[in-house]
Amino acid sequence: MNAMAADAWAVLGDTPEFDTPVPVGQLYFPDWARYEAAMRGIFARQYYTNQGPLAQELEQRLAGFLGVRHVVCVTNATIGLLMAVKALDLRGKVLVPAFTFPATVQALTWAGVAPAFCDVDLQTQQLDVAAARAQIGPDVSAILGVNLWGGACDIAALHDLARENGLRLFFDSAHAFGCRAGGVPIGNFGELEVFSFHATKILSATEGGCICTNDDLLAARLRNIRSSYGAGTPTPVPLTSNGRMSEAQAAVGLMSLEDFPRILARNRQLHERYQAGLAHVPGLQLVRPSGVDTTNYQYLVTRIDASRFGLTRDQLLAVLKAENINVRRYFHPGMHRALPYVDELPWYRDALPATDLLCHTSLQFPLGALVSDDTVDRICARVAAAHANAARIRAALGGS
Ligand code: T4K
Repeated sequence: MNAMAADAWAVLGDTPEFDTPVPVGQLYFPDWARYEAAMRGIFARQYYTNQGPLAQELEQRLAGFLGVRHVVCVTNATIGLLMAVKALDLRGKVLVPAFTFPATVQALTWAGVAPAFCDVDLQTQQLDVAAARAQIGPDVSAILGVNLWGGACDIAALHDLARENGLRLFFDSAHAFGCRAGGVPIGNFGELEVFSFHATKILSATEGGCICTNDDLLAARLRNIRSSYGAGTPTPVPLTSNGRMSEAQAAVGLMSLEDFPRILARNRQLHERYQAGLAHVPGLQLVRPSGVDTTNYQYLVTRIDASRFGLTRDQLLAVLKAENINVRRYFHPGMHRALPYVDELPWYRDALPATDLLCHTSLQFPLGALVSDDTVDRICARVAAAHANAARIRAALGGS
């Protein structure tokens, strides 16, 4: 315990609140004995990868958990998105929000289609359906919705938009494993959905991900793309790849899935603790996941109103990072302002006002297995103290 005096600030030269950085992601680590037993099994079978027994078991268990016909496990969600574009055989442009992680958009580019950037709704932070509608043109072939922050897009409206305009629809659901919309598990919408099982996600395979679909042909295409025709019913595909999930990844994925109810319950507790600790801080708003009836509480997202809080988002970020609190400004910059798109698609630069505002005001706080109640209390206390001491901090940082 290192709780600092309320007016001592590491950014101004005092000792940081935490001795080591408090990480921002979920970071599930299974019990060592379970992990060791799983690795011993892999060694006994002498089988590392290429649709081994653990990868197959994980696919079956995930399909049961999500109530979806096919689960295709992959090495990470980025490669999963890329494979999805090839399996859908997309051409031309794909409607996609610019307020997302680079992988969502860059997978499109790697797969040979162009992004058509759409703004998001300022309140929900999800893809703005009216903005997507306005971008539809003859060269648009699909919509890639992103289900952000343990929430979801307006899925029904996107289904309608896609059907009315003959567009394909698929989802980047990297943030939404275990969520439900209208009682239906995320993973069952559009033609397919892609989840990430990166270490920072609620379901971890250390690295990993999966593609879910209820379409038999699409599943066969995905399996052939994933493993150079190495698995599944042989089906012609435009290109193949290597998206295989290793047995070591699948082993952690299986343990994480088994522990999922406990991880979810803990995330919820942490959310409630932050909510109680930050509710009274002026100018700091906790963003509630929208578009779902069950969330996974995977991220703790806030928005900072500098005029009321007293510091800008970036000033608060600098203050908290100095205290070893690893807050993150997901996503910054918006993809329309990031290379290569800022050069190649310059007309989007000033066309997405809600995205720009969110990129400058959003801040994500530490959550997950490595974060204790005491850590949350100390983080909340530091945030409240930063508000109370904003004038002094601003002056010392060189602001007005
Ligand atoms: N679509 C969306 C909407 C996404 O958000 C993402 C990924 C993807 C697609 C692509 O999914 P994958 O291809 O990754 O499966 C992190 C994650 O790397 C990334 O998976 C995630 N989204 C993104 C939002 O966040 P970084 O660059 O912030 O990660 P990094 O390495 O800085 O780690 C975060 C924190 O966790 C740091 O405090 C360090 C700590 N950490 C991390 C790892 C991996 C640890 O303490 N131990 C660890 O093992 O991107």
